[in-house]
Amino acid sequence: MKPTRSILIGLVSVAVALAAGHLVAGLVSPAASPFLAVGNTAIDLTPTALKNFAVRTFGENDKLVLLGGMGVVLAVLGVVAGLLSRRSPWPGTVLAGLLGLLGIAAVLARPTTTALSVLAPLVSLVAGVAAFRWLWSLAPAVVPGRRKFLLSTAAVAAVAGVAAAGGQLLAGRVDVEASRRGIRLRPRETAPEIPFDADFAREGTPSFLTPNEKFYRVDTALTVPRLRAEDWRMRVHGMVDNEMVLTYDDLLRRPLVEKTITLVCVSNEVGGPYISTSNFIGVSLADLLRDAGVRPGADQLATTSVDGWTCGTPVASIMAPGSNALLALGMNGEPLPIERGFPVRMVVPGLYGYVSATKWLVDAELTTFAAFDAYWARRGWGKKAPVKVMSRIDRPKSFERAPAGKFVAAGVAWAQHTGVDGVEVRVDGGPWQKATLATEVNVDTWRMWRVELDLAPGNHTLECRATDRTGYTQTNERAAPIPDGATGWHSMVFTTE
Ligand SMILES: Nc1nc2c(c(=O)[nH]1)N[C@H]1C(S)=C(S)[C@@H](COP(=O)(O)O)O[C@H]1N2
Ligand SMILES: [Mo]
Repeated sequence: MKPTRSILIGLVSVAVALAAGHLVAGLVSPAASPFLAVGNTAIDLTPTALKNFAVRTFGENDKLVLLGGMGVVLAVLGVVAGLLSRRSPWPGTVLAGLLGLLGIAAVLARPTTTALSVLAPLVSLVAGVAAFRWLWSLAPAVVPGRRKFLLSTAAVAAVAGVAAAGGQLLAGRVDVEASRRGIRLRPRETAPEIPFDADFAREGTPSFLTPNEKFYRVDTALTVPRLRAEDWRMRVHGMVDNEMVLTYDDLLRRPLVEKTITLVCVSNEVGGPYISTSNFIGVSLADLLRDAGVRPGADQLATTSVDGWTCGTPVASIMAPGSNALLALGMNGEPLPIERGFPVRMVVPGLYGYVSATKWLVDAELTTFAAFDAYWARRGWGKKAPVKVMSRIDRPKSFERAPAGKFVAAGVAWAQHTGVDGVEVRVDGGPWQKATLATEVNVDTWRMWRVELDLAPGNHTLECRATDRTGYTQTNERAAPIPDGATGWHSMVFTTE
């Protein structure tokens, strides 16, 4: 058989397998799509160092890069299967079967798999092998059969396209947007208005509140879980006196409060971008746990998202007076955006997101740190991770060129739950000088700083460090983000001329 034909057969068969699996998954459970399950399993198995590299290099496009990379690998396998099968259909059949088994294994490895969801990768396997065998049997050894072969191949490819699109449509049939649009959140207690001088946005800092679409995003979800508020249930169980199953309406009946809170990701390098601030609307998590009756000895709240991600939060951080820990339903006046954990997520000021901020939250179990390790704890990250005192330079930008003379540097600092007492900067290793702090909003949020410098022409290095209200000054000892947050002073190299 001509190589072009065998390659075509390999590629179309791969497409058929993926599309058939995606279609059945759309019917039974979107997460059972073999392509997505392989991607999700790859994320879970990715060594922490590589995951950090991906987040650093591709930022929030890391998932698109992964899906694209998988597409390329599958296409190459399709080509190889085709080329190996020019004389006999068996090499391609075996390869298609192996890929199918990989899909089944990946779906079985998902924490949310049900008996029904295995149907999707099974159908995928059968469809892939069947398409390969059938197209191979049509491939002509002689010229006259060519037309029929090409028409059949085109027809099969078209059916695969329709099936994939159908699977996509079916997966989206749960109308989460409508559920979200139907919700009005009316907090009994609104957050104090942000003073106009709480940021130095005109001098290079972020705006004090982060618009929802600009809020940083970090999660392991390859496709965003779609859960309607009407269908939402959360079980509170484990070491409690009163086990509860809560609905969204149950939460709406509790007093809604609005709090301005900064959220920080532990994956930030010194100076990193994964920090944002929002007016979160929600109910008090401490009150809820008090209603459940936390039994003595329960020191960890283990929470699970609908897609099986887990998180472990110190109960003491939630129950401490003034903890402001929330089951959040909204952000900046709207119901949570879907990628932010709609309908319900957790927010606990003072703890990095991976130990506190479960999105698409559906289960809360009171347990102990001795008894349970959550998702990232199992992968070498700290079990407890309070946010470290940190400061960041936003202006000058790296390698910025500016006129010599008066120069305004600006940035942010945070010492969550304690408050920032001061920020200092120094130029070229000279004396530390005090920066001016913006008006404080509360101790759970970031705080902006600015400082006026007088600079001679030349290359400069600017460094900054923050001191919190206990008098602790940020250490210059360098630590990597893993296991429980980076330390070190942020510095910026720039030029005046
Ligand atoms: N379900 C789920 N929740 C999650 C995560 C996740 O991977 N899955 N990641 C956590 C991490 S590491 C962080 S830093 C915050 C980020 O929240 P954001 O994406 O809304 O900024 O969500 C947390 N909640
Ligand atoms: Mo994070």
